[in-house]
Amino acid sequence: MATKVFKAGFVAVLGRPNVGKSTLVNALIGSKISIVSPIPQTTRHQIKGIMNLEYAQVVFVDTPGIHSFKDKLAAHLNVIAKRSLEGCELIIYVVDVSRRLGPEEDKLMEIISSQKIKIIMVLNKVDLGVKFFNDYIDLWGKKIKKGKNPLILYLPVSAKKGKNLEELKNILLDNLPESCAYYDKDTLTDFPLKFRVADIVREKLFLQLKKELPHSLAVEVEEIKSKSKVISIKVNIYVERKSQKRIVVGKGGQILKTVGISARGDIEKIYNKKVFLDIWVTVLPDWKTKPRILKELGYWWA
Ligand SMILES: Nc1nc2c(ncn2[C@@H]2O[C@H](COP(=O)(O)OP(=O)(O)OP(=O)(O)O)[C@@H](O)[C@H]2O)c(=O)[nH]1
Ligand SMILES: [Mg+2]
Repeated sequence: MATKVFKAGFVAVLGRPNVGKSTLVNALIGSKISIVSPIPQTTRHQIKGIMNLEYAQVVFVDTPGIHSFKDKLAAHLNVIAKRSLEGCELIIYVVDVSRRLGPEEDKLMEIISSQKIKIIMVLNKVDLGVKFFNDYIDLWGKKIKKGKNPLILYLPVSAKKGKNLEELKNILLDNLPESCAYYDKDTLTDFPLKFRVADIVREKLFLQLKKELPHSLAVEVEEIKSKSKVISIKVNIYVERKSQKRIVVGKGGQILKTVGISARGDIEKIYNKKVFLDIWVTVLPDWKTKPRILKELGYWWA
């Protein structure tokens, strides 16, 4: 009887902002590793989410969406996305078939088709209709098929509704090399807890606030104190202007209160313990243009 070989490898998940990259990674792993929101540029880090199966370990590298904004943070997010390809066996290129093609696609094509890495194009959000499906297939035929990638496939998916995710997993497993595991079997992510907690607070803020403000926000976890029955966490929210601070706090502190309650729920699930959140809002003008601050906030500037 043939023995089953163990397979393992890294899979980079790329695409423009808001196409559902983080939703897909969370759905494949079955656990919320990466935050998700309807606002583009939600993911600001390179986050590894690890899927542990009996005979395989798949390390998904979730990335910030490739985009064309201009400030230092934005430029850095593109660098992170590009770098995440290093050492990957596969690329999942995610597109949103409910939205028309964007200018970012050209940039993505440049990055993806110059690599000798197998690529799977995931046509996501098919639950919202397939209005632009054929435009992406055309792009596929014209650009990616002519690239250097040794294997190319595409698959319609709904990350949110779970459609075709098993098929996607099978494709990944078929195309990963024989290898031992890279991480401990019960590791779900390499994303440091401190940044994960900060991101949860940022997600709740994104979900509460109107479209523009989120890009001016940063969240830092200053301190985590673990006592026998409770974890006490000090969180700083940075905004660029005084007027933004008023919006973040909300009338009578309502927004901050809602954010705190909802973030606490998610954080308690990670720690399995009661959590106390002490949240402060501070005005820090131009934090996005200052490498030192970006570094402190975990937006690494290597
Ligand atoms: N209807 C539908 N919505 C989806 C699907 N996948 C993701 N979404 C929604 O799309 C929005 C963006 O999802 P994210 O996972 O944050 O997208 P992302 O590509 O990681 O975005 P960035 O991190 O900003 O680059 C969220 O509101 C998700 O709930 C899907 O299959 N169907
Ligand atoms: Mg994301």
